[in-house]
Amino acid sequence: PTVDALDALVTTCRACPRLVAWREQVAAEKRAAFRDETYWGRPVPGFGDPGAGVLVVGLAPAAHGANRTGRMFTGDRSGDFLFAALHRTGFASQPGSTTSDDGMVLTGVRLTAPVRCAPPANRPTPAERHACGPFLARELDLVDPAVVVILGGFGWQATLATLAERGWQVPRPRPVFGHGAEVVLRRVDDAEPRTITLLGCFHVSQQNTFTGRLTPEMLDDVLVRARELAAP
Ligand code: DU
Ligand code: SF4
Repeated sequence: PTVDALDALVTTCRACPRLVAWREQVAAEKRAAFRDETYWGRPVPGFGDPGAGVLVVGLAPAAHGANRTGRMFTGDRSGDFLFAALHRTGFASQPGSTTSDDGMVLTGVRLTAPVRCAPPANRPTPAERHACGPFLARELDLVDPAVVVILGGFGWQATLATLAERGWQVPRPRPVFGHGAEVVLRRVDDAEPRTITLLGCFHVSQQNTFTGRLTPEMLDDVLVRARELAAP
C-alpha cells in the first residue's frame, strides 16, 4: 500500500449517498464563471509530498474549488490564502494555485481533509465523517507526519478521533481546539515510543480571512512552528 494507491482508491468512493448526489449535482450545474470547465465531481485525494513531515488537515472540498479542480484547496479563496502562506514559508513552489496542472510542487507538506466530498453548506454529518474516517487514518499511517496542522474545529475533532482509534493516547476529556493550540500525543504500543504534535489553526475560509480573525501573519507563524517541530 502506497500513498498513490490510497489516493486512487479515495477517488472511486461512493459510500455517502447525500454527498455523492451533491458533488455530482454541483458538477453538472456549475457556477456561471466556470461553465466552460469540466468539474471533477468526485472525492478529492490528498495533495503534496507523500513523505511530508507536516500534514495539513482541513474540513472538506469546496463545491466550486477542489470539487471543480480535483486538487485539495485548489481553485478557491481558501486555497489562495493557504498556498500564499505555504509559499512564504518555503513549502510551496508557487504563491498561488488555480488548476490541478499548474506545476505546483509541495515539499515537506501534504494537504488533506477528513471528508473527501464537497458537502452542502460545508457541513458534513457525523455519519459522513465516520464513513470517511478510514481514508484519513490510512493517510496518517502512510505519511506518518511528525506534525499535523489542523484548520478548524471539525478537522480537530476528526483527527483526534482517528488518532485515538489508531493507538495514539488521546486524553479524556479531549484537548480543546483553539488557534495556537499545541498538543503532543504519544504512542506506547510500538517498540520505539513515538510522538505526534497537533497544531490548531483557525480555518482559512473567507469567514475568517476577510474578517481578520485569521491574518496571513497568524498562519505563517503556525507553519513556521510546524516546520521547526518537523525538522528540529
Ligand atoms: O506523480 P507524482 O510524483 O505522484 O505527483 C503527483 C502530484 O503531487 C504532482 O502534481 C506534484 C505533487 N507532488 C508534490 O507536490 N510534492 C511531492 O513531493 C510529490 C508530488
Ligand atoms: Fe466516500 Fe468520503 Fe466521499 Fe463519503 S465523503 S462518499 S466516505 S470519499
